[in-house]
Amino acid sequence: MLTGDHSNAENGTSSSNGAAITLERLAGEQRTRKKWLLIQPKSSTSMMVDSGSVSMPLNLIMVATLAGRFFDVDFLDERIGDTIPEDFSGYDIVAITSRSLNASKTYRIADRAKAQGKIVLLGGVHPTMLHDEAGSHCTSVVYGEIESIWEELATDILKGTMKPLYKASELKPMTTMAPPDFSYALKSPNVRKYSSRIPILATKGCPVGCSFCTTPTVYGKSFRFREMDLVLDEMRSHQERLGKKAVNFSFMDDNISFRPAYFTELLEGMARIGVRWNANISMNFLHKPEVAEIAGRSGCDLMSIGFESLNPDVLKSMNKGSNRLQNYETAVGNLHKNGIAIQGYFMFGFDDDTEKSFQATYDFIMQNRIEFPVFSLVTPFPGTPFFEEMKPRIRHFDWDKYDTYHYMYEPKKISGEKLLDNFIKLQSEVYRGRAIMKRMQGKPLNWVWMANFAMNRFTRKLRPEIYL
Ligand code: B12
Ligand code: SF4
Repeated sequence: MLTGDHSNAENGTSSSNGAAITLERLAGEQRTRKKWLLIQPKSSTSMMVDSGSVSMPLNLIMVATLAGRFFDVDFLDERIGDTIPEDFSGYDIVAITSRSLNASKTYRIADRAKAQGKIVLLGGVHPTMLHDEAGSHCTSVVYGEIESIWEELATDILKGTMKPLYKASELKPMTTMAPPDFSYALKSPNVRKYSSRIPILATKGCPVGCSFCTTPTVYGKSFRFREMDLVLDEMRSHQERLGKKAVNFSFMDDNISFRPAYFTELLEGMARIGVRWNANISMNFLHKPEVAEIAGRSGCDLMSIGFESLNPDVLKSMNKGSNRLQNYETAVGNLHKNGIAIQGYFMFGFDDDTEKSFQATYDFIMQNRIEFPVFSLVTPFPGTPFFEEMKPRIRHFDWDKYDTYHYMYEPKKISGEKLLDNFIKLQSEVYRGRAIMKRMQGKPLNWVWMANFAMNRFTRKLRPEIYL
């Protein structure tokens, strides 16, 4: 049986045991429990990103799971319609999670809470990558995962000695991490607006290190994984809660298939307990028919694959070794043979993109009947090497536009105008009624059909201005 990554476990364990004992003692000495308000803000982007059903926020659920042991916790998710109060007087700590696309909204809420004298904590990928900027809106920024710095943070909150930045000196093994307590998200009156797919995490990090990705900075280049029984136990607890076997899970992992042996053993485990699942997956070894076969047998109904581009020059410039054009069709064919639908991600706006990139993508999608194609514009995210490289060419630094649907810089081989015209044309053609029928005929009548119809309506409204 493969077990979780125990690197640094021994050193980490003895020092964190001492910290945990101090924390328990301090918490026991508190006369009243301090009260936290956790907030997931809705972004102000005009695109479809935060609309429809959204996934339960595993990041804040993890924060709530830890905080709930020593503090009272309220949990608000603005994306499902929870209202963020103007007045924070009922709380001691206001803690907000942020990506770039909701950073402006996050800062407005944080400024208000700070003006009211609250301890304000900011965490998530954007505050991590830009901790100086985020630090000016809060009491403390939590860099990266809360699990690895929790004892120090909670101890300082109890003592009232906050530091501006909490950054763990080393990342804890995943095996030591508490299982997420979903009750915080499930008790919202708006819970029905959450997707029925339950977020779950088996691994963290990715050693590949692509220059446009935030993961190498946030999680380092290590690859950690949880003991497989812990993952399966978490799945079983949801099966019991919901009273059925066929519960849908959505893996939040960056690169779940990075260690093939772990991945295939996990698939066999899931096949035994009868769940359904989907995940982001890299192309690494999908061209091997046996992987798709176990995936289908283990309940996978959808795989999200970053094809990124059909232009070989673009793929070369991205340095994404896992994407080999010659494997694309085989990978798709293997998945389809096993009843697995494909959500395919395609990006445009690279310096090597030309009008031909669009035609090649259209042909690939139609010929291979990709069920749910998703198109985005290349976005250099703050804090990444790609952002630093492109900074002089970036058109705006308005974080609301960092949703991968805005035109960020002029590529070298195609004008901005042509890029956007082709981008819209491709989406409209792929989601035209007849094209949907061609791609989807004979496929199970499920939410993927609904997503196609929603995209058909959405793509009719597309105009170049909305991307500016
Ligand atoms: C799974 C995933 C998705 C899923 C589910 C997202 C969800 N439910 O939230 C889907 C497919 C829906 C998705 C959509 C998008 N995603 Co996404 N996604 C991810 C991915 C791979 C994992 C996120 C995750 O859930 N991890 C597991 C949780 C437990 O870890 P965590 O988020 O890091 O949270 C920990 C810490 O950050 C910290 N923490 C977080 N918040 C807080 C708050 C406080 C107060 C504290 C103390 C600590 C703390 O503790 C947490 C627990 O350990 C990340 C890459 C990554 N590794 O971050 C990209 C990532 C977050 N996505 C990204 C993007 C761009 C998007 C989209 C815009 C893409 C698109 N055009 O549709 C949308 C935006 C959706 C939205 N409204 O936010 C970018 C964001 C870059 C940025 N700077 O903002 C990332 C970083 C990938 C990248 N390109 O580098 N995404
Ligand atoms: S392979 Fe994926 S997760 Fe890993 S660094 Fe590259 S983009 Fe990020």
